[in-house]
Parts: sequence; structure tokens; C-alpha cells
Amino acid sequence: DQPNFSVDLSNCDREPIHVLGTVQPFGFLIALTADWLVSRVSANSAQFIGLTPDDMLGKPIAALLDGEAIHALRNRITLLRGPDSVERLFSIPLIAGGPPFDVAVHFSGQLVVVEAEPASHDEMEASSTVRSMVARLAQAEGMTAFLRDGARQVRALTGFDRVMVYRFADGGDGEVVAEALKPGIDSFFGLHYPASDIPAQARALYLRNIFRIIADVKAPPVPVVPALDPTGAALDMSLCLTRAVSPIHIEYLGNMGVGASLSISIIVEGKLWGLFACHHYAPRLPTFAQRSAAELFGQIFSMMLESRERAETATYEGKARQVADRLLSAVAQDHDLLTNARWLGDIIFDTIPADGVGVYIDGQMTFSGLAPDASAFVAIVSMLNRVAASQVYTTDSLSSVLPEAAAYADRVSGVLAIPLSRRPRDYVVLFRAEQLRSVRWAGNPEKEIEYGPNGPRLTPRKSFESWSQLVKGVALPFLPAELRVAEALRTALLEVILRMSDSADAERQ
Ligand code: BLA
Repeated sequence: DQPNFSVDLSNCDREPIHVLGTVQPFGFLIALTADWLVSRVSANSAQFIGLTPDDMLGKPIAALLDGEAIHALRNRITLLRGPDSVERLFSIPLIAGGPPFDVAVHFSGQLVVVEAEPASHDEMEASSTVRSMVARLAQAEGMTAFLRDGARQVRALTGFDRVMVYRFADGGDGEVVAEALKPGIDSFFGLHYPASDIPAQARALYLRNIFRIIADVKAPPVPVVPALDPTGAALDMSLCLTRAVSPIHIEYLGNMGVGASLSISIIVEGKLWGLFACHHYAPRLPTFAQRSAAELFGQIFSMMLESRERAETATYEGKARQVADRLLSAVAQDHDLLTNARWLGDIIFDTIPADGVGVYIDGQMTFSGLAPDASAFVAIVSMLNRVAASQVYTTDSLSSVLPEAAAYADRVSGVLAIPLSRRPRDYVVLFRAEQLRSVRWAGNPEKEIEYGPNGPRLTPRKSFESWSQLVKGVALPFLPAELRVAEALRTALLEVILRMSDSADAERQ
């Protein structure tokens, strides 16, 4: 850990965002040793409880806070389960006769970390709020509606101007797949961003701590003192609710004109599937109760998404088996169908979406939809003969394996080839267009805005441009499930072809 790390655009994936040593000014923080001596305090403590860090550091906390508060905190700490758990208390006076606070407690290594903010007196019942949100969501038909309704529910709960469902691809880049907006603001729906915009260490942190808020992008962060303990260690703030965030990210939000940001992790099968990413165009701090409800909603949403994805997979696999059966019986009836690219495409695109198909049998070629020209196809086939003898072969970037394909990479970038014969010669080949062709930019032209020190790179438009550079000549990848289907189609087709040659042999005898 390097608390003095100086961050810029080239190194933000190494910025130690969990030990920046600052909190946001809407709350304050006290860290206690195992024997309940105050070991760290945020510099703004006096504003909340009238005690400065100097008043508190090194003292037993029992001598400083109200006895009942201490008792409540101790009780709550015994409830902490597992390394990443955080407990909450609502509306407790920390100083005898003083105002009440909403409080969170957790362990950071050996230290007990107490964070507090003025109580919101929010009478909201998190459980019944979330229950009705979930009930509505359960009615959504289909994945698109489910994600959109999820965004709407989070917007209704938090009151943020923009709520996006941001989904990660395997490499960490992402796409806005659903959105709920205050009327009149421009949509980010369908936009893609490179992995660097939410760097790896942030994605790792968001798996452990599923909720974060930046209540006021412009509010200067408050240092926690002392920054380092006598052993030179910084406070690990991974699980803090008041953690102030990376200055690079603050610059990004500022460049976008965003006043507050909130995000909730969406975790499916133990992986960071995506985020609810929310923007508000003024500072905004939902109440402690609302934030707790939003966090709980995120967890339930994730589980519902997981079960919907599983059901979708099962449906998909059933459909794929039907397609293989249909293909098998139709071709068995009419062998000519095998060279009918249009017919093949119609059947296969249902389960393996693609933009075109080419068939190469005994040197004859037929095409349908998006396809390279005949001479380019011959080159692809001879490349396939070298790499793919008896297995389905895919690439999402043809030009990276066949350099001459760069000439038409802006049209055809992805290839899935199903070899039809044991001799490496005949193929059904699916083509996918370059991904950029199927993506649109919906953002406004740059607004009048003063950029931070790292300039306009830290804006959605520049992010989108940099993502576009990364995916030049790259199609949407063929998914593992699609590969399995293609493999099943290969087996089915191979069977017909073997039967065809058996009967041809029989006729000859
Ligand atoms: C964090 N970056 C984030 C977060 C989001 C984004 C949602 C989570 C924190 C939050 O809730 O605000 C990215 N937000 C987006 C994107 C959109 C959006 C893509 O609204 C699209 C509409 N960020 C950059 C670059 C770097 C960077 C170039 O754009 C570094 C080179 C860093 N982003 C960065 C860091 C964090 C972050 C370090 C972690 C912030 C933290 O939790 O401390």
C-alpha cells in the first residue's frame, strides 16, 4: 500500500483506493483498538459531537461517548459475521443529551471502525419498501423488462436523476443495458465503456462492498488522523460507508456535470455482473434507511437475476436441441438444403445470432446476408483447414488470425466455422459484423464544461471513443453456450453427411 501514490490516467488501475485516508464530509469516523482506545478520528468530528481528534486520540472511548451508546455499539459488534460484514444502528445519541446519529460499525483488521452521520429520522421500513419493490420486479416479463424495472425501482427509491444498469463483459469493459431517467435528460442507453473506467481494483472492491455513494462531488474530502499508525499502516477503508473516492473518478464525475453518484453492485454466480450506476445533477444524500434499503434491494435483485439467467440458459438449451433436430431431419429429407445458405441461416441464427452465413462444399460456395467476397472466403477456408480440422472454430477478430482480413474488418470481423467433414474441407461459416456497427452513440455533443487536470479523456464521450479504438475489427464474441450449440449442430450435420456417403457407397456397389 502506498498512501502517497500520485494518480494519473496512466496508473489508475494501481491506485490504492481503499487506503486513501479520507472520508466524505456528510459523516465522521472513529477507529478503535481491540481494547477500545481511540486510534484514529476524522478531522471533522467536532462538527458532529463537539470533540476534536486531539480530544479523543489515545483515550478510552467509554470516557468520551454516552454509556448507552457504547453498550449498543458493543452489542452490535458481537453480531458481525464474517470478514466483510457491517452492522447498522439507527438514531442513537452518541453524547449524553446530544442529537441522535445513524451509525455503522465494522472491523478493519483488528480495529473497530465506527462511522456516524446525523440521524435522518426516516421512519421508512426498509423491509416493507424492499418487499414491494421486489413484488413489482417479479412480474417483469423477459430480461429487458426486468432490467428496466430494476432501474426504475432504484430511481424511485433514491430519487437520482439517472439510474443505469451497467453490465460488464468478460474483459471488464461495459455497456449501459437499461436506464431510468428524469424526463428531459439525455440517454446513455447502449453506450459502451472501456475496462479502465472502472479499474480492476475498484471492481474487486465492489465485490466485497456492494454499495457506495459520493454525496457531493465538489465537497472536499476530510482526512482521517493520524494517516499512518505507529507501524506505518494506513487504515483499510474498504468497507467504510463514508469512504471518499479516487480523485480521478471525482474528476470524471465533475467533467460530466454530475453532482452526486451512487452505485450498487450486481453480483451473479459470485462474479461482478454489473452495477446500478446512478447520477444526480446536484448533491444528494439519500437517508441512511434509504441507502440500506437500496443495498438490500441490490442483493435481492442479484439473486433474481441469477435465477432468471439460469432459466434463460435452460430455455436456450432446449431450443438449441430442437434446432439441431430440425436441421438433421430436414437435411436428411433433402440433401440440397445443406448448400442453401439462406435456409441454414434462417434456422441457425435463432440460436446463434450472426449477420451472415457462407457454405463451402466441394469447392462450391453459397452466401446469405453479410459475407466476405468469394476470394476472401477461399482464403478463410484455407486458414480454417490449417487450424480447425474437426472442431468448431471461432474468432471475434478475424484480422488478428488472418492479416489480409483487415481489408474488410469494418464489415466482417467475427467467424464461427462448423466443419462438415472429417477431411478438413467443407464448412458452414457464420459471420458477425464489427461490433461498432451495431452500437450507437446517444450522448449529447460535448457540453460547455471546464475539464479537470486530466482533460476531456475523463468524459463518457471520450471513454466511448477509447472503447471504440479497442474494438476496431472486433465482433461480439461467440459465447460458450453458442459454441456448445454449434458443436451439437456439427454432430447432427456430420451424421447426415455420413449417412449420405453411406447410401452413395451402397448405390455404387
Ligand atoms: C469508479 N467508474 C467508477 C464507478 C463508476 C464508473 C460507475 C463507481 C463509483 C460510482 O458509484 O460513481 C464509471 N460511471 C462510469 C461510467 C459511466 C458512469 C463508465 O456513469 C458511464 C455513463 N475512471 C475513468 C478513468 C479512470 C477511472 C479513465 O474514467 C482511470 C484511469 C478510475 N473509476 C475510476 C476509479 C474508480 C472509478 C479509480 C473507483 C472509485 C472509488 O470507488 O474509489
